[in-house]
Amino acid sequence: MGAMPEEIAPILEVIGSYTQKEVADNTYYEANYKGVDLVIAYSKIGKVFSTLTASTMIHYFGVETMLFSGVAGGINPQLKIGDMIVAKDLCQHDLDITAFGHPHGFVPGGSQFVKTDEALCELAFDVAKELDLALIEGTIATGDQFVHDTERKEFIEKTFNADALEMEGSSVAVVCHALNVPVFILRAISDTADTDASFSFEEFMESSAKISAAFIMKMVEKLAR
Ligand code: 4EH
Repeated sequence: MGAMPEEIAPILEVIGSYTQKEVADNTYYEANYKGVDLVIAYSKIGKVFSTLTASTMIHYFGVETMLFSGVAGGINPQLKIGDMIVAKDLCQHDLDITAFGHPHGFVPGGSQFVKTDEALCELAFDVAKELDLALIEGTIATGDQFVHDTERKEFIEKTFNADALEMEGSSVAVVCHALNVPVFILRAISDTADTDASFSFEEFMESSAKISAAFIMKMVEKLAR
């Protein structure tokens, strides 16, 4: 799964042939790749659309493993443009009922952080080692905002100790956690979420999306065996 067309285009290109199905106002691509049944879609941007797509993939298509591929804004200074981060856990940085004494990102019945699947993270580090690629594991913060100012970025860094930020991962992880589907969220950095983020994003989103997608396909190959 991705959020933008550019995030799944490299995957569709590798797969080559697939069938298309329209469900819940979105297009889903089905294919068999090296013996694995795949369902591929981009959700459109943000938590609401990504929730809908993740739910549809699981409930309508019967997806048993969720792999998300895309780009992110970097917070951790170790993360440079094109570097990859695997989410160990995720939070919603724009969910705020602090007025009632709750921590940022928390609502009753939920949790401030949602974890991803440990076995899939381990598989990612196996793949990274085999290909001699650098991979960082960390916390990803999600919100319905393209972050492009230092103040907001610092708030997210301080409040959640987040390493990267984006607009879909946490909602996908919440859906998968609730429905007992193992989830893996991979992002390659396209910008650093500060004042020049929109320019950096436009320049690097496509190349970073390709880096993430290529890695996800290596994981699919590994899952196939
Ligand atoms: O799906 C959205 C895209 C930006 S919005 C979240 N994605 C990219 C990750 C991301 C991100 N999210 C929040 C990369 N950098 C980010 C940042 N803040 N700084 C978009 C982009 N282009 C056209 C339309 N919308």
